Amino acid sequence: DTVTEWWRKAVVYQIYPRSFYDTTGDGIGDLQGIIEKLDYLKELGVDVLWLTPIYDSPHRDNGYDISDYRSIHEDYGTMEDFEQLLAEAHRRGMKVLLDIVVNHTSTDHEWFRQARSSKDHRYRDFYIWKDGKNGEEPNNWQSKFGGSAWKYDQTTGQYYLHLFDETQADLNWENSEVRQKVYRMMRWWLDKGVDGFRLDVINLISKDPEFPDDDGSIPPGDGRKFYTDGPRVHEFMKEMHREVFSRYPIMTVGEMSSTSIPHCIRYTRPDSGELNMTFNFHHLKVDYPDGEKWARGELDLPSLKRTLAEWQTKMNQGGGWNALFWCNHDQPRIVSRYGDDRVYLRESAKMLATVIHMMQGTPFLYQGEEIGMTNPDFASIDDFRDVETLNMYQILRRRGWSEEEVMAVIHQRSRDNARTPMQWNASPHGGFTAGSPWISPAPNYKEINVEQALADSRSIFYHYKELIRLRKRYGIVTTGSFELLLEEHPDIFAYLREGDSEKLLVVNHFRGGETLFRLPDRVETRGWKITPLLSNYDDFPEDPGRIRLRPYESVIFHFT
Ligand code: TEU
Repeated sequence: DTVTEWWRKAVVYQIYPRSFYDTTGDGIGDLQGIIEKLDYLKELGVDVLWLTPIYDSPHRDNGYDISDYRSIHEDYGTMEDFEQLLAEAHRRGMKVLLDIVVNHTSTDHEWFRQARSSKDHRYRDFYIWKDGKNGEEPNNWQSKFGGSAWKYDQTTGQYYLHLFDETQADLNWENSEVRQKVYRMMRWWLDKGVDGFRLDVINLISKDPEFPDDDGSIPPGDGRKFYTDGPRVHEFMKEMHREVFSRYPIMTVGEMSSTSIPHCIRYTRPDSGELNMTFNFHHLKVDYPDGEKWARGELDLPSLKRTLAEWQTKMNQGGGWNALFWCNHDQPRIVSRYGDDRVYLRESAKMLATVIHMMQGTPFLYQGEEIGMTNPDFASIDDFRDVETLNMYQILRRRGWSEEEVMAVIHQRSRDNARTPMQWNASPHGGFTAGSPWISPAPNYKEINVEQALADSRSIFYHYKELIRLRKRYGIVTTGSFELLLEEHPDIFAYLREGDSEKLLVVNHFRGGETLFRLPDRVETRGWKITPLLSNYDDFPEDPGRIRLRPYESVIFHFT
């Protein structure tokens, strides 16, 4: 029925509250700031807001290290502010997702403080404690943020597991009391009227109870696959669905840091009773040399096309459902990464938006993506705040990398590329704060900002707004099949969506310069009425069968 399926046609806007809009002058974004900007988001046409964590936290990992799940951190405001935000969003017909982080808690969390105090405490096995082996860590697992995934704790002489920072201790999901406490906490938020969850690294919660060494059989790189999609992960997701999700008309999206298509079909098939959709990152690793994030690399378009096409066709055939995205708070700005943020910013940002928004799935926009915000080009390590970046700076320097080599990789890969303040106007700090911002804005906020975008009918903002409208207007975007065209073309990403009696042809040029697009003969044009729907230039090509594509030209045709 439509109520539970509302999320298949929805468009989600991700807000990173810390960098969205500051109303108190403390240089940190807050919930009242989001309330003040709801009409802007309504104008864009988004249906759902996803807030990254706003709970009590020491902010070692900007809130992904939670110390109290039923709270609002004072940086962002009070629980009353949150309830006002929820009511104001609902009044505008928008829904709100919270970001739930239950693979780990902060080591400041009460559970961990008690667990750490003694081996006999009832909370001890809320976490994963192991004796060392021959005076070394229990196994060779590496943290996603660099270094061993085990931290020695003097008090009780054992190591605890942390797949991320050492202040983020992994919860022991084998312990049913942990699971029940998590489910009760989730229901507490849903009973307040929250409309669903984004579940942080949820496919890491089941670990192999043997904790075997990583034998290197799976290539290293961003995913550290040996602890993803563990032995009981689907069992836990089904239990979570039974105990929580199944009781509310909500939306759930699981963040799958390194996973596989078969697992994502299992996570999201309607008859699985697990999640509505998943984020996966394969399309955001095609510029990682040998899958290694901390090395400079560049876009390989044929591999990007194959990756996205494979996910589209196999998830569609398998009955799974994708979250569609380029950007989030962990990924560099897409126009700087796969587009051209120097010469063809507007054309390439619009082209990238069209590529994702005409695919099957639920699109997610990240704050600032809709106005073409870029990486900030920070030069000094002192400009960076992210724990992953700062850890890797130390690790790479200790490995003997020069300052220039380390800064070149950080410049390209740092998560802070996405965390600079939202650029509202050309006033100091882009109008984000009247105080001094917790992180500097990108220097181009005078040219790239919301005020300028709203005043320019050809801005990137209105291109996103039109893509969102097209998704609602043409059901084929949600239900049509997907077929990649010109598979091996090094510069063109073209695909076909097919429905019962209509088609969408989407042609995207991923380069500057000019190139010739020839529609493959297998795509029939005779007998079809062909209407251009949207372009990133001011005019449309005459003939969809043969187009001399301009720099980053992107065009959608509707066949009926
Ligand atoms: O990210 C999961 C994750 O794997 C990220 O660390 C990301 O893939 C990596 O940084 C890219 O190199 C989630 C949150 O989105 C992230 O902000 C948190 O730091 C992380 O989990 C731990 O909670």
